[in-house]
Amino acid sequence: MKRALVLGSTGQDAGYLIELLLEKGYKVYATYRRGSTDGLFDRITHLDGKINLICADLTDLGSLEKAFKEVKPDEVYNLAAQSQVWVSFSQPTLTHEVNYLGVERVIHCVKTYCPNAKLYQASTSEMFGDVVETPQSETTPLNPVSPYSVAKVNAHNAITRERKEGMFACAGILFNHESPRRGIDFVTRKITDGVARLKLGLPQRETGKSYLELGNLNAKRDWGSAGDYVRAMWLMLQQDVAKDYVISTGETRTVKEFVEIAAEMAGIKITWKGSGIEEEGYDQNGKMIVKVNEKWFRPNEVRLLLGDSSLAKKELGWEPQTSFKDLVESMLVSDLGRLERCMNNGKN
Ligand code: F7E
Repeated sequence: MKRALVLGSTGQDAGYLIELLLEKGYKVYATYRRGSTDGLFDRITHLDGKINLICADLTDLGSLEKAFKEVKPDEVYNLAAQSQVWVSFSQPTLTHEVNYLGVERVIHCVKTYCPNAKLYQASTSEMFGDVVETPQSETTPLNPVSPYSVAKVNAHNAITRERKEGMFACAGILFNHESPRRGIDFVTRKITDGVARLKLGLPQRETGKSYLELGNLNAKRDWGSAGDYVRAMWLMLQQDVAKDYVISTGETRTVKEFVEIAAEMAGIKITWKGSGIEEEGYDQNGKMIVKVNEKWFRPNEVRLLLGDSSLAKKELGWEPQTSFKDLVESMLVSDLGRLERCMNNGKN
């Protein structure tokens, strides 16, 4: 039985990846970072008893070494990261420590305890930054603009370096990928949760306001489905030759379009007034339901992401299977259901 070690088990992707690995017959070990807040394991409670959880932190070499020594994995998936781009502007050192130096620690552990293991690193479309060409592919120059993407580029380069030295190490350059399990601070979940609240007449999370506050509505992202993307991670480690692949849908949309589509699905037609930081969205009854707030703008923004994943399609046989509309709908339906259940229990 093949042994897989998934680093970063409490994030969005790990749950989907672990489900796939279990389906494929792997013995799965997964690390988590200790936390004192409730809900740490919410995304993987359904996997209770099916996986082996190990407490380990990418910033703590000793804990990682212990995990690698114990598991001796055949495949390692590094999904552990400080994953919020906007947080990286205020915590650049922590982001570097986890997202870059953490990867050097993982590489050290692979070399020391399981030199024949295959290593997957979660790279990201954020590395394209201030994009120099569109669409972006494996050959597009990296031009990072945030502490998050600078750290991810360093890690990406470390993976390339190790591959040249003979390790089976590869990176998936994944474009934004979402799901009902997406963290609520990322824009897609913030929107589907916000629209569900508008639909149910509930105040917005955090602000308590009657309208949804957002930042840059004009940023364009290539949004895919997390469930589809973890399949690409696994496929990359089933190849004979390690290589990096872009994973994307090949469609790009603005944040504003995401809001419009989610709202339409909830029966709300938005009309926009003003522009830039003055922009506001109104429903069919003339009520303001969306407002731009400068607070959510970043010091530096990736304006346009659109991926070309033809190499993955050709060599891995990978194709995205979820349409954009199905993705938005699944997130909205999930948020509506969750909030309705909370209302019935007297909470929101
Ligand atoms: O922002 C804009 C924001 O925070 C998307 C991570 O998984 O994907 C993710 O990074 C866009 C940006 O994701 C709000 O300015 C507008 O242009 O959902 P996000 P991200 O930064 O693209 C990449 C591939 C990763 O690797 C990351 O780990 O939406 N935006 N208004 C907003 N964003 C947020 N969060 N909140 C707003 O109110």
